[in-house]
Amino acid sequence: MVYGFACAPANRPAGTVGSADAASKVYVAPGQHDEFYAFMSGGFNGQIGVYGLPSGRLLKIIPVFSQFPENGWGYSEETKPMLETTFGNIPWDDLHHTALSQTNGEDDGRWIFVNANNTPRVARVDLNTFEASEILQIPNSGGNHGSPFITSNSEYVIASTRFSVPIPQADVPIADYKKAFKGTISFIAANEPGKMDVAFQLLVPGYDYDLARAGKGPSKDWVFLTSYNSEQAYEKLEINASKADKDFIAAINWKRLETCAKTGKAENWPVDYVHNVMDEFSRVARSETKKSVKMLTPQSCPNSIFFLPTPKSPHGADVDPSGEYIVAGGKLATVIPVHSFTKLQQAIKDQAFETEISGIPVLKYDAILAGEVKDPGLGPLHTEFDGKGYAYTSVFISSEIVKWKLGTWEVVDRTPTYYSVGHLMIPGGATTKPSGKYAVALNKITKDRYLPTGPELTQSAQLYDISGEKMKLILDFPTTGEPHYANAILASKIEKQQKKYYSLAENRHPQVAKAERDAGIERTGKVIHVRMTAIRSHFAPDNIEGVQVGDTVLFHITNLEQDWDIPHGFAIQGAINSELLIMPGETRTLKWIPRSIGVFPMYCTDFCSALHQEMQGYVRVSPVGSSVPLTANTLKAKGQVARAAQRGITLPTPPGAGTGPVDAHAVHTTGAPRPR
Ligand code: K7E
Ligand code: CUA
Repeated sequence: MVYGFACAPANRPAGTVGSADAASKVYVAPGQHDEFYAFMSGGFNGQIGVYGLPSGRLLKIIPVFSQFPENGWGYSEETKPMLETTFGNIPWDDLHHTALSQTNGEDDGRWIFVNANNTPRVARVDLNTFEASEILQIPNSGGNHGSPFITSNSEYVIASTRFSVPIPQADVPIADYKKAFKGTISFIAANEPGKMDVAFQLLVPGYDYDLARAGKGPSKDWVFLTSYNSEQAYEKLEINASKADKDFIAAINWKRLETCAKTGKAENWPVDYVHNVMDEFSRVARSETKKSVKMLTPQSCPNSIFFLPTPKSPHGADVDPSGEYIVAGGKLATVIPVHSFTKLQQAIKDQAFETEISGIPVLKYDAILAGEVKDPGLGPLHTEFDGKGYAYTSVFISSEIVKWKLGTWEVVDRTPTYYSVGHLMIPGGATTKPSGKYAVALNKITKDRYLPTGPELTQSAQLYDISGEKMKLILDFPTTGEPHYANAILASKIEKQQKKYYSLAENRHPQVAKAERDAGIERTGKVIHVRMTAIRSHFAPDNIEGVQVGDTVLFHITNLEQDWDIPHGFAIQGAINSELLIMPGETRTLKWIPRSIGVFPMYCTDFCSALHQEMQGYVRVSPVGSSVPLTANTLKAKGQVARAAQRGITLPTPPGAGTGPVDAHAVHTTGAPRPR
């Protein structure tokens, strides 16, 4: 190892810069904003961390595939369906890669897509709400690591299977791997919010498929993805999948596949997969199970896929801003091979094929090679670009970033990372217009970089200034969860589109209470619906009686505020899920099943005003069969008294309710009937 991290003295870590120069480059003065938003995958935490660059300040955690008790994601009744799959409701996944939406090969700031590795899914996160709005399960996939990668006009998100598996799934001996196991590459239509779908899949040989990049410019109709384990080993892969000198980059013409799918060349394969969407107006997620997928094969859609021999167990495949060069990172390779898109086109024309595998022509290495970067360090993984003619490759084993020149392939600079960099990220580095100002190393090992925190240390990211000839390390900053890939975008591209609150007038939640007079309580058998409102600084109702042990109580809480930055929280003693954090104008539901008699407090969890601590109430729980009538101290709304009377309930009017200064914030109903 070139940079042995074990040798670094614990009290004086290697790579300390500490110069005033570096400090001034990352200093964002109090009250000032960062220049970039960085979206860092959280790895095994299943979330996205949003950081400001260059400061490295954490701005937000966006839960996607994992429940998040901090705001009730995956705990509230409205968000539970987002985690629905054919395997049931899954509270966790492993999130590795981010892909900002693009228009004409540039980041457009609409969405960021992320993958769930373990139970294959792709999510869309809206960049005006910083919330996941849609999650699509990927069928016929054994692990969604090579995902998501986006085409240059966001036509498709590409997701390939890491593990090959029997497709369709079947009970077969594992030793039948070569015969029975296959891979798939999925093309997800992504350009219409709420309508993500697997447009078609391509059935490919039983290898492991890995990272991808769509082409751009001249290569924009293509996507390039790495594969390894062309040995088709199914045990002890560490040894058995590292035997061949070369594996492959698959070059796929997605335009041609699209045409094949549209002209009836695909078969409909029955398979169940789940699509979850957060409705924009009700803010209630719904799940739908889809039943079939269009399957293409190299035979049914000829000339759609080619194999590019690439040394050795490649990991990353990256395309330079011009769309001409395809760079492979070989985990075990001693060079970085760069393929030429022009040569690839010519080689296909000339049929410069070495062989064919399952209907896939294998091109001759020499016919497609643009050049090799010599002495790239040990274990090159991922490459990004600065838009000024240089490429930057992360090198895991020798723990460095290597800068080299496109076209001459000479290494011009190298700098250590602390320690063992995985991905690196340049804002816009995967697009036609990289910013070329900073690079972030997303490291795998932390060791001595921060104050120690027991057996588990924080995660390590590092910011480099790449604006000059030499890369300069200017900041260490810790991240939450293990970062794999990340994207950053100029703040100016998304800052202004931020949603400040949800419109109460447009709230179509079936249990919304748009004003205190709409609050109420109803029992149907063992289920009690409480329509509650929250506004600085009280809940209405704030006293509930007549609940019985074992009832299912659904608190539907509408935050009546129409102001930025005024969420209210809600918690009740003994609830076995989480709190709710309710954004202004939205309705969120907490399910609570009381298990014992008593009077249980509930309160607002978000310090919202000087009288936040007064924002509290009680629920009285009586034994099963008790004669305590169901009551809530709500206002007597029109119709509500009559409805309550039908159920034998007399509604009290709390003294002073709905009057006083706080009511000035109340937004009154439009008179529209509440949806039932
Ligand atoms: Cu290289 Cu999952 Cu993108 Cu991590 S992966 S490093
Ligand atoms: Cu509402 Cu604190």
